[in-house]
Amino acid sequence: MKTLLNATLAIIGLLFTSIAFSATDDAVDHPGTEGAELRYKGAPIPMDEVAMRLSPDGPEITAAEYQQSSRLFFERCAGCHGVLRKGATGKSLTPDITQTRGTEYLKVLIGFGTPAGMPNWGTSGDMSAEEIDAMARFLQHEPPMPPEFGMKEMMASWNQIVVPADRPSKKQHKYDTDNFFAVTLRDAGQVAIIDGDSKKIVSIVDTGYAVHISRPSDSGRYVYTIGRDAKIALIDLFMNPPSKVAEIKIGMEARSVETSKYPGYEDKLAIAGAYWPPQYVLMEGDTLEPKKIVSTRGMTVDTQEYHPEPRVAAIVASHEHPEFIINVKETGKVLLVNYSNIDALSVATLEAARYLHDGGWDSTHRYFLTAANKSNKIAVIDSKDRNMEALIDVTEIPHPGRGANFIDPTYGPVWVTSALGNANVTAIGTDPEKHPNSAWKVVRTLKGMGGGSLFVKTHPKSSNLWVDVTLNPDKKVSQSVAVFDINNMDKGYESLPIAQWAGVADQGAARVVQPEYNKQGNEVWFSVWNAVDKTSALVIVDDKTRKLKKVIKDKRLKTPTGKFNIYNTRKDVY
Ligand code: DHE
Repeated sequence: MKTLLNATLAIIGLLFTSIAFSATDDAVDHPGTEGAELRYKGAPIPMDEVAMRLSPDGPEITAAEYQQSSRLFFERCAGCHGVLRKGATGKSLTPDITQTRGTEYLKVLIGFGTPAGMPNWGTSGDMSAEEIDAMARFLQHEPPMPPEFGMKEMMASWNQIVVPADRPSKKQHKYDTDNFFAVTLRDAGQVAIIDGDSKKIVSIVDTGYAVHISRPSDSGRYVYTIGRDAKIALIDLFMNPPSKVAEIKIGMEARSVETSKYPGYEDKLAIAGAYWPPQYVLMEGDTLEPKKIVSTRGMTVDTQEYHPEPRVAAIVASHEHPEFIINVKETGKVLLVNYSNIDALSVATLEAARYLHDGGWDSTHRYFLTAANKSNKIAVIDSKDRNMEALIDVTEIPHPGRGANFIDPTYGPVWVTSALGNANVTAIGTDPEKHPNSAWKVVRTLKGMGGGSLFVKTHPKSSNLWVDVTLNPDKKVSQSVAVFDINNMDKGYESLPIAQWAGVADQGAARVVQPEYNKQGNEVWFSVWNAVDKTSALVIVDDKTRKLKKVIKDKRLKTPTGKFNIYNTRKDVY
């Protein structure tokens, strides 16, 4: 039973670290979405017609079959196998390999899937026998080259809705913008701006497809939101109601956006990283005008082989230098991009490990700790000395979000990550000066509620550490949250039934995701993420008493996931 659970969690992990969250049963389904809807919505944006690249030794395929398979591959398979099929979480599928397997073998593989995480596209009913047959033949030909997306395409997509001169010079409402929450309404392609004091929805802004994250500008006036379709929306919080003032598309698929925070550059620049094409782009902070596009294609950190599509994962803004720190997923490298002269960019390349995903700062904002989830390591970047400080072994598939910082009663300042592959909540010492014996070591491993955790959170004013279990196969677990007392961690966790408190535990595939504090640090907000046609909610818990404070339910709150408190996010408080 335990082995089965571990195997299931490993599959969840594999699937989660890719784009194609897909399978048939509850255990491996994508949170908050159901079956076919997920396969469509969780996937990258379909591409236009591609040029055929036939391999002389490949089987027969018609032009229509090639186009159809190419579109299906980009939507459903590229997240794991790579757009160019060089392999990422999934196996490499280049013609030299696929031709030796042959059509019948590939058809079985696609139809039935594998225990290693390949979804069963046929038996799940998501691909027809004809589609599988065409896909098996398509895979034995050269992969089509998806289009590039350069300055011409970006400029064509750039839309200045309200130019800076026409924007208000001061706030047009009475709300404290620092206690606003930008809430991702994932499948609605929107962001809700919610006032943390009154708990009212102040504005709903249309953004990109399957919105991913939001980051405020250093001053807190602007919010940058990026969708999986690589569309960025710039929202001006001074306006009444807060509204979109500019937008741009920086590629075909993306996940990350950030803004400059170094003194003298506040609100000046924005950066976004793309999954396809593999590149990052620097933009003007208040207009999104694209200034510089840089490709991330290059050699992998370990085997030193060329990788044609190293995707850009998390990006953070350095507080020590005018720099952005960029995780390049497939090459396992961290780039320190100095933006003080963008016409002569200086980029330092640090060697971490594959595949870099998400991460956040230690409490001093000097060290960036980031997960390399295929290597089960946490890389520590010293943003002041601009070098790799440490590479720490952790257990299966670390997934910190931005992590959580607190003072451990025994080991001093620590940063914490949870994991997708097991119940471990891992604390790493982060103070090389006053606690050198604990620095960059795993000093404590807490047992959480189970595998499938995505995010952890605490606040400098709190003695609670919150750990979600969003992707756990057990509904009871994924609908609850674990909370540890930082001053008495041996006591274990308390479990709070968040979805039940919201009154949606028995509706659809509701799951609880991503704790986020308010500005004052006395409330924790959770998303109860349900399918688009079911009721979702935000649940607010009193941090001191751990009791329910408020449930926000509203027809407009469709598929809420990430929540970004303006003050905590712009100040990197977590
Ligand atoms: Fe995320 C952050 C990529 C699926 C919610 N996600 C990130 C970051 C990356 C990333 C690279 C870091 C951005 C940064 O800090 O600059 N996410 C991916 C994927 O590739 C993946 C696995 C598959 C996909 O198709 O996108 C994926 N992510 C999800 C979800 O399914 C989640 C749970 C729900 C959703 O809204 O889509 C989800 N990801 C989040 C959230 C953050 C995030 C809430 C920001 C956490 C934070 O506190 O900063």
